[in-house]
Amino acid sequence: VALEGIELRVLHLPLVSPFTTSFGTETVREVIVVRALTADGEGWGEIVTSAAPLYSSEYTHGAWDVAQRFLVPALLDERMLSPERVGEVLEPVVGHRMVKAGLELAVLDAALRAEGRPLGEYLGAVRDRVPSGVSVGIQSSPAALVETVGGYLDEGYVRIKIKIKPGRDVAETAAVRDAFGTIPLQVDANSAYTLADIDTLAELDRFDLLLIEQPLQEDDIVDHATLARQLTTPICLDESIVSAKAARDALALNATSIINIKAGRVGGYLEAVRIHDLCLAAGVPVWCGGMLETGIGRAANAALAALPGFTLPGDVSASSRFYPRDIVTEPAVLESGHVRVPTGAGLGVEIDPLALEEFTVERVLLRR
Ligand code: OSB
Ligand code: MG
Repeated sequence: VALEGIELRVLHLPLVSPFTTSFGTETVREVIVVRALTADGEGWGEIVTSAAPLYSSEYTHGAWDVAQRFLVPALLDERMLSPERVGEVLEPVVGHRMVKAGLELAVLDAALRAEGRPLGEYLGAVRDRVPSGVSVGIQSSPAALVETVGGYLDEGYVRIKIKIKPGRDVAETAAVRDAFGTIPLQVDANSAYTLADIDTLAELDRFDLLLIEQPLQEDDIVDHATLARQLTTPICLDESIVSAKAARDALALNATSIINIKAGRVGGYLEAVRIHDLCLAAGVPVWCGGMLETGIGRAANAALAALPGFTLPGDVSASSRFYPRDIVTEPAVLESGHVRVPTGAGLGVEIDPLALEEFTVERVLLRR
């Protein structure tokens, strides 16, 4: 595409209810929306950083700074830019993968819209809808958790993931198992434990979970391998898998037997596909994680999750699980426990300009 400019906006999107993990509580989703302006039309992307650097070292106002100071100028320096070259152009800047992912998605969407080609087809989707799991935040008590999970099961979600942290783990998991029997169930610790907690983590083995997600720190690859040898529950890394290289290393060390793929965390949808491809070749199941995406990222995640190696239900839930009002005109909805892969050109969703304006709190336009 002939890139003419990039517009960045910080949005504050109200959540339907607070979302609590081992690292904190969010009541408003602060996110950056990217608009790529090209000679052949525009494209949209989303930078999935959180307001605070608690899930990873990235955070929204750091993203806002690095995008304007380094990454967007590097892209605008290119006369013609294919989506496949965005990663290369941004490679000299270390880290900031969520920012790179959001910029790449906007360029990719612009290029595909201009071609009239859907993102799913481009990425290699083999399904027209994907099974939908839901990530449930830490609640005030095990009873409250059972109540919340029951609501999602009634809506049709096909897999439940509950967030855990030290002291809010075994009783919570037991309560959900007791209440709902053999439902597909998994837990996510978001790095809240250490190897000293091995006895607690081993207690979770009796609940026959699909997996335990990221029990230890992002850089604890060897410790995850040690833990994996002592648990029967499969370990699935999230935070640790920041690239295809990191995925290869974690698999080689037997630190993980399943991988959660999030395009933001790994620097873009193209790197996400590379991780998918290597896992498919190695027989390692993957699933699509989420970062409370708006309708932009949610459409892209549905497309990604439709690739053949995504054999476990992902955190690709309906928009209404998080947002009373989305910024796209056709938000993702749950239909018999599934979310449809959009079929229109590019992301296959259109921005709702009024909603976008209403939630924008900061804006900047950078031109060539
Ligand atoms: O660890 O998967 C995670 C949300 C923000 C940061 C990290 C995580 C999550 C979720 C929500 O679990 C996934 C979703 O978008 O539904
Ligand atoms: Mg996770």
